[in-house]
Amino acid sequence: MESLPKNPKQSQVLVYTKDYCPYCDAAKNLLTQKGVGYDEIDVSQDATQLKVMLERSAPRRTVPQIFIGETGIGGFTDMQKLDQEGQLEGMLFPAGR
Ligand SMILES: N[C@@H](CCC(=O)N[C@@H](CS)C(=O)NCC(=O)O)C(=O)O
Repeated sequence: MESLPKNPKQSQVLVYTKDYCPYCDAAKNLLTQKGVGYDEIDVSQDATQLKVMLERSAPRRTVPQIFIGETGIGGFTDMQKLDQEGQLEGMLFPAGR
């Protein structure tokens, strides 16, 4: 699990990933560009965490799966869409920056 410095005002962000996953890299890059710290769980070799991810994300089965707090927002393209629609910042920083 990777943990980056977090702005105290931001929501907790968790990204489930696998090795060699371009969408995972894109998701992490977008969060980093926004100055958002996140925790990462690589499920490539971790059957227990993979099961947890699949249960939390059902019916989605791809990686990444991104959670803001307890809310699963889907994968990279879902997060990108929220960003383009202007909804992502409010989820990441509910009380403002
Ligand atoms: N639209 C999805 C696409 C995700 C996707 O296709 N991820 C690939 C890995 S980069 C995947 O999970 N493939 C199937 C698998 O690994 O089981 C997103 O943006 O997250």
